[in-house]
Amino acid sequence: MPDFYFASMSPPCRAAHLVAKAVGVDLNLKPLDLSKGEQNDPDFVAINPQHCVPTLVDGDLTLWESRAICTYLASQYGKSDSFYPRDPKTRARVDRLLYFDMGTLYDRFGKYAYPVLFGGERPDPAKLEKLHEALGWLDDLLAGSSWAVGDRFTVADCVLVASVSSFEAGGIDLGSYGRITTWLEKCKTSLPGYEEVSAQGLAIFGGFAREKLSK
Ligand SMILES: N[C@@H](CCC(=O)N[C@@H](CS)C(=O)NCC(=O)O)C(=O)O
Repeated sequence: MPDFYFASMSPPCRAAHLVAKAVGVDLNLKPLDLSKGEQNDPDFVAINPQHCVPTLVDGDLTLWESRAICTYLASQYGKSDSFYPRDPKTRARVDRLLYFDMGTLYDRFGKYAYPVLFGGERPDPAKLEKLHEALGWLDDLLAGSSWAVGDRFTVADCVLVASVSSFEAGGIDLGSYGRITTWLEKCKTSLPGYEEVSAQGLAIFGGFAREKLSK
């Protein structure tokens, strides 16, 4: 059973955990408390010198970067190729969303929220606007299919919902994105293990982020 080092509050950890639930692979859960700096313990740094979560250890493979973990779990343990489709064009559409999430959507959220949450700055409306621009693109990308790519859920849904649910928990107004809100509700009710994986971390994140970001 793969070891999975994680923190429930972390969106990339929830994304990888959701993929594990979707493909039905059991993980040996190893929670780290980032607020106590447990990621810097020498034993963990020996496993992942970059000291970040999620980190997966599966036999002789030690892997970090959540989206790589997601596609690995889907490829290695998926009973069909539906979670990470082999068809090159369908896979390209899934990959586009994984890169979009990392390089644009979550990146813009991080640039907006992290200086406020961890640096004591006031929320910057220009950075919020950039996040809303990315949300508008996601809303457009969701046109014409019931899941992020096509009519079955893929690793892209697990990755995107980990981000978007964190935005929601942090009080970002999603009300003007009809497709995103419909898709988000579907993820919440249909993705295997969604509540188990997400509820605690989102509650903790929302508890401290919502108020700070609303000022
Ligand atoms: N791009 C990475 C980001 C990983 C990351 O920054 N994780 C944070 C938690 S969300 C972390 O481990 N922070 C503690 C540290 O870097 O020391 C991924 O998607 O896995």
